[in-house]
Amino acid sequence: VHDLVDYVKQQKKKGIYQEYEEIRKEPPAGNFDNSKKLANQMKNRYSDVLCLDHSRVRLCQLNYINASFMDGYKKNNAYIATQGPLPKTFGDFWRMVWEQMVLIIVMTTRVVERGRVKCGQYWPLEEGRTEQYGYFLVKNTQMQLFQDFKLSHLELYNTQSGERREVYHYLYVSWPDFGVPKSASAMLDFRELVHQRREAVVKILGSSWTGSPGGPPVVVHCSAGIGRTGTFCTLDICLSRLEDIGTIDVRQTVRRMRTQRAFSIQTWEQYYFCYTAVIEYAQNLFFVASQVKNHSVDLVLNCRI
Ligand code: PTR
Ligand code: PTR
Repeated sequence: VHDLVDYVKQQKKKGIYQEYEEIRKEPPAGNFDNSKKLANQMKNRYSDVLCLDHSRVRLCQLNYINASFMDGYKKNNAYIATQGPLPKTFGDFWRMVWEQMVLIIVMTTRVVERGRVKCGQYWPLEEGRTEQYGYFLVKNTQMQLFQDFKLSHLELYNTQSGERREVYHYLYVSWPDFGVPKSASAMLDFRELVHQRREAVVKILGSSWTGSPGGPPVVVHCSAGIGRTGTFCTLDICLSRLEDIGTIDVRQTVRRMRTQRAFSIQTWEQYYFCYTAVIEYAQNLFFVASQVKNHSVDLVLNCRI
């Protein structure tokens, strides 16, 4: 029986592998002309990770930043996917946060991994510290440490207008340098907290928010802004849909995401992780339900796996 179970698992894995390979072969959905401009090249962390013109985030002045709007589940522009800021783009990054009314930042890389710099130190690391980036003063007013992540409460002060805002900075520290988290549960808990914070923000803003339903975009970044960022957003979208209508579609979610942030999800392990994490979540979510109503679990697992 165990051999059979392993065999079935293997077959499913193969199918998911092929599915990902097909997605990877699809050509990018547009041009990268702005990213390629001479004056902008130094603003890209990686010369081979550029952003599509049609979905890029425009800054009000000197308008280029390597960042892309991405839709979420029933929410346009739910995320801004971006690279880990470079020292010369720290000011641009905070300008984007300000202009787009971003109140939540999700970071899924560490600043240095295996001795290589993956992202600049664009926010004050210690509690009580203030740093200046361009015309913004950013103060770390409070930091909370959890097992797999750190939450910093940042106060953003716009020295030009004299206004202040509070921004939540979620730093996930346990994503291994290569590959994917071993168990999905820590990542699922992390996602849940971000998700709840987003809902709280929408409530607080109330009718003062006139943009897309679902509130201001959440900034999500890693080093290049495609691998781990794409994985986090895919999970977030799939889980929101699962909670809403009880089904998932990883393939379409990733295909659609790639039309807005090219090359999202970098490895097939990350793609596979989306499936296993969603299933782990579904099992928890429907544990109680399955005692009462047996078919809930079938409904959820009736996806491509
Ligand atoms: N081609 C890249 C490489 O040099 O290995 C792909 C890659 C790069 C994959 C970095 C993973 C990487 O690590 P991380 O996701 O931790 O930035
Ligand atoms: N040129 C880089 C490389 O291949 O190493 C681009 C790259 C770096 C791509 C990191 C993906 C990376 O991972 P992530 O998007 O998760 O930071």
